[in-house]
Amino acid sequence: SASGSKQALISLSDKKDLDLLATGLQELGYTIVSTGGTASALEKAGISVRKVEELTNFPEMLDGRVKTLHPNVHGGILARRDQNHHMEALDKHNISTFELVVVNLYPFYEKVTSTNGVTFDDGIENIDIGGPTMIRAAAKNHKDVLVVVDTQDYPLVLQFLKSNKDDQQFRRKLAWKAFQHVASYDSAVSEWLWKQTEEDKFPPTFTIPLSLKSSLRYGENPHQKAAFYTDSSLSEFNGGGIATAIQHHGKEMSYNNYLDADAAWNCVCEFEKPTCVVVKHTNPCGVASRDDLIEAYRLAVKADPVSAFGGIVAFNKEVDEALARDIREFRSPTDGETRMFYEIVVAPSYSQKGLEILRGKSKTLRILEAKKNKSGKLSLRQVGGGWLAQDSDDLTPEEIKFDVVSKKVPEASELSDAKFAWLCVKHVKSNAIVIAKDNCMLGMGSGQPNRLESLRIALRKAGDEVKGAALASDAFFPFAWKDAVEEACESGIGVIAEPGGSIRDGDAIDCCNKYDVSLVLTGVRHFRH
Ligand code: 93A
Repeated sequence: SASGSKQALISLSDKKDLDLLATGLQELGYTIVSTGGTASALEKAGISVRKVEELTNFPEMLDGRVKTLHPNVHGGILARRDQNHHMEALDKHNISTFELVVVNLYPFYEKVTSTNGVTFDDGIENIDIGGPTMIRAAAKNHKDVLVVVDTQDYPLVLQFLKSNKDDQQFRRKLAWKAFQHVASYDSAVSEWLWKQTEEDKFPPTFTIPLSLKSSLRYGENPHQKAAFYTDSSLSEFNGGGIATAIQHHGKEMSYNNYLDADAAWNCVCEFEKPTCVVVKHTNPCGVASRDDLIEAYRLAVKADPVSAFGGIVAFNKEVDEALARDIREFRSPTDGETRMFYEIVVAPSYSQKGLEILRGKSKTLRILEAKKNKSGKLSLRQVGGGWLAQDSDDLTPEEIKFDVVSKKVPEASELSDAKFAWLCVKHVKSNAIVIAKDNCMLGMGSGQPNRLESLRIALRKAGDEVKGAALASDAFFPFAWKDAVEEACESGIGVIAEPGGSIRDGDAIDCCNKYDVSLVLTGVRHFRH
């Protein structure tokens, strides 16, 4: 190179550990070239530095918009060392090569998501142009140019340079990291600009890459590899949820744990009153609301103690000392002896004592503290080769009707049971039937391709308690409606809630009238495929 020594180009917004890097480079005989702010920081630290301006014979201009966008900079990064005519061109124009390019970008994402917010113009000024250009150039020419975008990589990079041994795999990794860095940066810019437009916000754009939160031990089954990702754009959009939950205790979360905890948490957040939801294999198998959360917990477990064993227990209010003690000690209602065992407890908060006691239940019990999902969240599901996106199934209570269409008008308590059953049925896999009484789920049938089967399963679970209870069906029974309604009425159900809207609605009404059962139509459907 012209200066006779190896050159490093350093241009940093985040100047963390800059002195560590620069001192190391200086010791290895590098000449450091830097942009204005970085150069000042180096001078202040007593490290000698050449300004980019000296290299380009051009002042930084347009308020810094053009600092490094110059052939004297980019020629030195991009020239192919193995091409004679490239090196001759550099010589002819008196351009020196760079062995190393260290850049981190204007903190765009941090700026536009800062609590104080930014003006539109401020946002625009925070879009880095020169930085990504240097990073991309160096990453393209990584065979000969090391590209560093992460302050955490400084020690490794210094070690690599010191060793004086080439390692193309190491260079390739840095280049991959560099392009990922720029890609997520551009995604953040695009996402922000989309939010500044008056475009419909549905369908949304997806630009921010997923970030790996953790590798999981395995997937749904032990022979499947699995990992968990978070999406910063989604979590911002969605607010809380299981992805952002804090784990206070227990074994690491598994793939199925995440699915089940999500299902339990979504269901329990549906209720205003103190409520406990027990989930097994993503379906609620016990749900109860009571003024006293301990009572709710016991009832939710009793609804189906066999399924609750090894299940996920969710609460919508704080777990305090007394409740924690109950969770720790509660014996299986099946034999009155075995202590109940759970995979996960999830709640919005824990008292200090409560947390302490729960920690003592078992080493493995996962204790999660979750924030409520914001409404208007988006749900994404993968199908072979693509993604399905939809608004989540959020409706305000006012949006759900409970129109009485039978001769029999439900009692206030029956109507309240119907509403409770309706909140539950939304979280049960279709075809879904829920039977409930007195703010407690008595039985449910889920996932059957034939609605009549779901009904029979729910009735069998509810047993004798079905008398006078409320039954909710996530959708109407298109053909077998009459048979199913007849079976429900014969079992002693007091009130049925279903969406209505079938051409056979008349048959259902007639049948309910014949048995003096109340029928209420909600006008909305809650399929859950
Ligand atoms: O405004 S820019 O897009 N134009 C440029 O030519 C340029 N060159 C480097 N921003 C540019 N940079 C960025 O400046 C770097 O990515 C880095 O984040 C920052 C460092 O500036 P300073 O050294 O003056 O603090």
